[in-house]
Amino acid sequence: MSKRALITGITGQDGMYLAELLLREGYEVFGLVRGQNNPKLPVLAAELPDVKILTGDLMDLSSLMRALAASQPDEVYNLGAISFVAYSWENAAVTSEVTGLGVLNMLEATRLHAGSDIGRVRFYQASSSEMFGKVQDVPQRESTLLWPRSPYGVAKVYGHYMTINYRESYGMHASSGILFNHESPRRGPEFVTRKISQAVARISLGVQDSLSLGNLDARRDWGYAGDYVRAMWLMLQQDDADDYVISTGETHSIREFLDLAFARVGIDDWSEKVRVDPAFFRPAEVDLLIGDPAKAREVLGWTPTVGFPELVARMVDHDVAEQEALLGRSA
Ligand code: G4F
Repeated sequence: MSKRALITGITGQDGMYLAELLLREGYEVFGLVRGQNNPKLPVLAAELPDVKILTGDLMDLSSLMRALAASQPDEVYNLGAISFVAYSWENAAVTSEVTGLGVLNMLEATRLHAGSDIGRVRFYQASSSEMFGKVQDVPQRESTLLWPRSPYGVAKVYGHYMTINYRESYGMHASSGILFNHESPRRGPEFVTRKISQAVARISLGVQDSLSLGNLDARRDWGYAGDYVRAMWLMLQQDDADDYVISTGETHSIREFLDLAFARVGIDDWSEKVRVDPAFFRPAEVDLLIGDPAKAREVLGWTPTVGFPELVARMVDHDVAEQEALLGRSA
C-alpha cells in the first residue's frame, strides 16, 4: 500500500515542490488549505491535480484532527506559516499565533491522532535560519545559540523548541529542518530574490524603469527550493528524528544577486536602475546568514544540486519568459 502524507502550507513554494516529490515517490498526498476561496487553490489544482485537498486552519485544532482522520498520514509536513519576515513587525500577534502556536496545534493534533502508537506518524517542522538572527557562530550549525531578530524569528524558535519537546516528552518522531533561504521561480514576489528577478525581467523588456529595495548589504545563504524539500523527506526516512541545518554553505549579498540577475539580461551597470528606499529597511536586520550543512550531508546524504549563479539564472529566465508571454511576445 502506498504511503500517505499530509502537508500544511501546500499552496506555498515548498508545499508544491514537496508534493511533486512525494507524488513521484508514490505517496498519496493530502494538502491542508485554509480559508474560503483561497486564491492559490486554482494554481495548485492546475499544477498538481493529484493532490487531495482538505480544508483546515492551524488555529483550529478540531479542523486539524479532522484532516488527520481523513488522510491517515504516515508523514506530516508542517510547512504552514505566516512566512514574510517584514510583515511580522506590524502583525506580531497573528504571526506568533500562526507561525508559533500553529506548530503546537499541529503537534498536539498529531499526538492525539496517533494515540498509543505515537511512532506511527512522523512529523516534520519547517524551522528557519531566521532563528539565528544576530548570529552567534559563523557558520551557523544545529548547536548555534538562537537569537531571533523579528517576531517571525521568535515564533519560529517557539515552534522549533516545541517540536523538540514533543520528541523528548512523548517519543514522537518529530524532526526540524533549519532551512536557510531557498528560492525558485515559485517564490512569492514579496521576497527579495523574486522581487528582483521579476523587476529585472520587466526592465529588460522595457516595461519598468527601476526597482526600489531596502538593505543591499544583507547576506544570505540562498539555495534552490527543489533541493531543500528533498532534505525534508530524507529526515522522515531516518530511524531517529533529529534537527538538521539545510544550507549551501555559501553566502552572498543582495548586491551580488543584483549583479548576476542584471548580467543575465545583458545589463552590467545597474546603479541607475535600483533605488534604495528606507521604507524597505527592517527595524532589526539579520546581517549575515551562512549555514554549515555537514550534518545533513553526513547523516542524510543530502547535498544541494543548484548553485547560486544557476539559481539566479533560472529565476530570471523564468520571469523573462513569463513577462514575454504576458506581453504577447514570443521568446
Ligand atoms: O527575501 P527576504 O524577504 O527573506 P528573509 O527575510 O531572509 O526570510 C526568508 O528566509 C527565511 C529563512 O532564513 C524564511 F524563514 C522566511 O520565511 C523567508 O522565506 O529578505 C532577504 C533580505 C533581508 O535582509 C532584507 O532586508 O533581503 C533584504 N531586502 C532588501 N530589500 C529586502 C528588500 N527584502 C525584501 N523582501 N524586499 C526588499 O525590497
